Amino acid sequence: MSQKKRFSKTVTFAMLFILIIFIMGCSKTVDEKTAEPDSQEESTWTKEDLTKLKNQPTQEPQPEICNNIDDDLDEEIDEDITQECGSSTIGICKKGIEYCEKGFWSNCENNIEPTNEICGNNLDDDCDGETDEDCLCITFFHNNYTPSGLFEKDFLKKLKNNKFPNLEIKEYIVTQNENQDVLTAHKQKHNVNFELLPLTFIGDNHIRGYATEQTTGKEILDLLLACTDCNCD
Ligand SMILES: [Ca+2]
Ligand SMILES: [Ca+2]
Ligand SMILES: [Ca+2]
Ligand SMILES: [Ca+2]
Repeated sequence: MSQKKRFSKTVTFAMLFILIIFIMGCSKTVDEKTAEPDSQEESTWTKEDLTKLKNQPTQEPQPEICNNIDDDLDEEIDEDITQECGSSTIGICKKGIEYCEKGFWSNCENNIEPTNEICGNNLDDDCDGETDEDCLCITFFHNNYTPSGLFEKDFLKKLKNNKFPNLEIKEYIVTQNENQDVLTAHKQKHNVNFELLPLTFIGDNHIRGYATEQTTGKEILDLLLACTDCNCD
């Protein structure tokens, strides 16, 4: 083999060697770039870590709202968040306040909710804008010792408890020194001349004395059932 040919062969081998080294280098770079993350490393992420990561704010501070997240980025969650609660501000009703606790609202506090209308207390208990509405009123004078007056007192109580929860009984015990003026005013207003007690006023009507549930009692019951305007004035 001539010296020229031997030189040419050596150069060819050298070039091939460089080419192989180059290809191997490229291959290694590609492998490194596309390599999957080490599976052992990935397994160190817990579910809790991922949740924290997910909940981490990725934006500017926002107004704090009740969501169990630190929206305004002051490192406190749901701090100082309250809201008004309750159904009404009419009559006795009052709004209350509830507090945010880790994304949940507390019970409403200090609110007053509607109840059944209580007659004669001069309050709008059911918060419908009317005071003591749909109430029935009986004005009842007796001396607190005559049996007929005491029987009537028991009967009126029964009526209120069993049939007319909206009945207001204005009871006046009349003695020589007490409630004479109220009795006199009622008698004058209703044009009544009757000196004995009990004496009962229902709307524009009045009932003298009291006998039994079946007689006077029935009379009182019928008057109450027929009453259209029997509020206490
Ligand atoms: Ca906060
Ligand atoms: Ca929040
Ligand atoms: Ca009312
Ligand atoms: Ca009332």
